[in-house]
Amino acid sequence: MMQYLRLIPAKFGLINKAAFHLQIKRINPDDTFILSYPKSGNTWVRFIISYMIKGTDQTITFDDLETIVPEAYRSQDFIDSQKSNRFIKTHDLFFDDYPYIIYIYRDYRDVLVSLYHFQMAWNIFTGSFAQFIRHGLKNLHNHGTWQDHIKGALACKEKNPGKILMVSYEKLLDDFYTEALKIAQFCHLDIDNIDFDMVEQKTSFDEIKENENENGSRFMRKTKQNFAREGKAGVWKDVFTKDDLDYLYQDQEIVGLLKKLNYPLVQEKTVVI
Ligand code: PPS
Repeated sequence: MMQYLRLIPAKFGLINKAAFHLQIKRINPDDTFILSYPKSGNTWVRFIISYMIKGTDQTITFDDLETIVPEAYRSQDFIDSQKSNRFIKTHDLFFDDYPYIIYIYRDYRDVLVSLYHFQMAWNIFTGSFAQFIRHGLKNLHNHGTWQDHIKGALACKEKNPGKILMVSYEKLLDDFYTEALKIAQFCHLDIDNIDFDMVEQKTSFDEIKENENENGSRFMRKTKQNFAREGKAGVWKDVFTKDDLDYLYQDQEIVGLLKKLNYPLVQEKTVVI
């Protein structure tokens, strides 16, 4: 209802465009958006930021994330009640009026594998992986395409490098400290008071999975499966057939963006664990 009443003012630019789309009251100048295409590692980064802010003495659960790095659409009231230094998660496309952005990206082929399992678990899609990459992506209406997402991030980086930090899922797996330090600095957190080794430990895939098994998650309550599913890079090489890859690579924009982000196109098996 509230959103309906905001339609006309939003149309005439009287309400901030991003705030209208995310269904929150306003965007603050010190907001940081944790932004990514789905299944790119957003939850992992939310855990990292949460442990950096709250410390590692306690265990932060999946449910706790909603009061530390809440998700737009799900936690509007909480977001609206926060006065400053908000962190907000979203999978929506870019808006110019996001003040600061941590943009997480992941090899699109691994994203597709993860997304396939996610949609199967929710019963949003049923069928084979081959069918999914050809027909299953229509369900992601809010988020646009991976290509649009990445192009938005790259354009923002070029136009306004100070307001965006690009975080690669694979680099985070490979060199946690370097990437986590960049996140902390970008968020103006007191790095002298962060125990990066402990943050790494608390947010490791195994620990997050154990945390989920003990404390649950919305995903687990609904699907009886773990949200923390596999947590690896390069699994696409075992999933895509040659036909699947040929199909994906018909889209030259996807090929160009994979190359630009330094993801090799060939199917050599080099899984990073
Ligand atoms: S969502 O639902 O769109 O917000 O998903 P998102 O959090 O962006 O991405 C989910 C994938 O991230 C994996 N994940 C992790 N990988 C490595 N380390 C840690 N700690 C971690 N936590 C979550 C999660 O398992 C999903 O990837 P897949 O490939 O499905 O395992």
